[in-house]
Amino acid sequence: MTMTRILGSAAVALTAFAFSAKAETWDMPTPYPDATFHTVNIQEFANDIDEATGGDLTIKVHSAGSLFKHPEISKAVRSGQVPAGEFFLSLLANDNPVFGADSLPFLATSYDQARQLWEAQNEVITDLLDAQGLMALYAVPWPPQGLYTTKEITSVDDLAGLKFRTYNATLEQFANLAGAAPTQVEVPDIPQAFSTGRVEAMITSPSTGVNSKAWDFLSHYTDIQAWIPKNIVVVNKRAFRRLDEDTRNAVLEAAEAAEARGWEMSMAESQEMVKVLEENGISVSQPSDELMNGLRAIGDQMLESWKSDAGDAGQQLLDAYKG
Ligand code: PCA
Repeated sequence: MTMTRILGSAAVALTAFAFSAKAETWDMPTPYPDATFHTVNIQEFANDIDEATGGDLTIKVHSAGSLFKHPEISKAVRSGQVPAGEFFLSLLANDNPVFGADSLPFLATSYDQARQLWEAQNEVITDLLDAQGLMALYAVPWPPQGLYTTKEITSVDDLAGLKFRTYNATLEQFANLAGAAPTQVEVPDIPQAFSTGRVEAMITSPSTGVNSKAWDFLSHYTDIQAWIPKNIVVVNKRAFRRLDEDTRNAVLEAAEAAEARGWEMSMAESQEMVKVLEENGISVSQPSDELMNGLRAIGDQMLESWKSDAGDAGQQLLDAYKG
């Protein structure tokens, strides 16, 4: 290589460096696979930020627990290992029961109720996350949770002894009270957990059922619409403060748009994905009164124990929700 060519390529490299000096890339771990509507929504959120900042802030989404396993994501953002992340909000119920309110059976089962519950939760959750060094950007609900099994279920007794896939402590408690045998399994591992016989029943959304191809290993879906849990997207406060003002505003605007879009996507999926289950051979049915009465009784018991754990903050949340 001649000297001029070496100098020439150095100059090109320097220009490229100068051009991108301000540009930043944020790694963002998320727990669910790419086809999940939450992940699709996050990708759009990232695209919006990229566009609004002219490439100054690029968010690289690491889906399906590929960068951090789901239970590690909130800690990774808290400690600043990554600047942003998504997780299932009620996973933080161990830190404070208020985080788990959206996973209580039959407390909020329609989207209107879910919205009211989120309004009642929002401020206290924002404060609790703030105290952990996190800033809440937006939350989006899953469609109402339904029951997947390999046989018809007409009463709680039919659940006795079933190896039951769960995703948080609240669902584990629910499964135990129903006499089932709970096992925690993350979404990307669902197909394998069923095909190897580790589990044989689950409660989750029609979205997750479709994304996991539930028809490969399950035959019945009972539309119990038991609760509407949410995912939350957070950023590390220090990482956010380091951004310039325009970029911060771009993030906040994209977050607001993502929250509105995510709720719409969720509502659309709550109908559409039940149809996809049916088209693929799953038998979809409405729950019997006997089943619902039994499940509601378990829900009442869980609400009482949640209230005693959650204390005044829990009571205030319930008052705000019901008021
Ligand atoms: N899907 C996620 C959380 C709730 C849902 O609908 C899961 O099954 O883990």
